[in-house]
Amino acid sequence: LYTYFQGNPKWPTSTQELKYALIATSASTIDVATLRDVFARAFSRWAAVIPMNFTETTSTVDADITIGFYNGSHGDGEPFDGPLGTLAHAFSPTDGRFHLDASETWIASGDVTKSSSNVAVDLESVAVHEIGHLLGLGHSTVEDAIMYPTLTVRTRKVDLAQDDVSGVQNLY
Ligand code: TQI
Ligand code: CA
Ligand code: ZN
Ligand code: ZN
Repeated sequence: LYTYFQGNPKWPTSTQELKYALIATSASTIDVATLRDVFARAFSRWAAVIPMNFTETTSTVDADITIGFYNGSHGDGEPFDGPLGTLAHAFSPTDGRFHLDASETWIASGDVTKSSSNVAVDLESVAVHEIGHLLGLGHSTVEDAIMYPTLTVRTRKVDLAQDDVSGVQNLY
């Protein structure tokens, strides 16, 4: 079963559009056009099931959600730890910060299961999970769910399970 954060924080139901901005991508080995594409696809999986649209903005001040790649300590008291371990983290509504560990071997296109690197992590899979957190979902006990708290390296898991859909639809 799905869970929410303490106090069930969520974006106001009056919000029909959330704007996101890629604010720190220079630490990423993936080009910005590809990043844009991956995040747009990840957001669209959630937008398909709730009355909320996600649009990219290049203006940091307009953005509800900010996405950035960082190495080690990056100012929020939750330092990244180098390859593997913590891959990314996102804060609960309505904080909107979504940080990715720049030291991971991110795979943004192609088939992560065929990667020659045995530490490759599928960016879209992690993005779909972290967007769940940004929307207010905690972890699920259902193994197939995007919000299940385990992701094996070199796997791709991007399709919402019924449990994820029910969780987010009961919130929005
Ligand atoms: N990052 C953890 C996660 O996103 C950070 C975290 C732990 C967290 N507890 C939390 C974030 C509670 C919000 C609320 O779960 S991670 C997975 C998964 C991570 C883990 O790097 O360990 C995915 C990132 F689910 F597979 F374990 C992405 Cl998909
Ligand atoms: Ca890490
Ligand atoms: Zn952070
Ligand atoms: Zn999580």
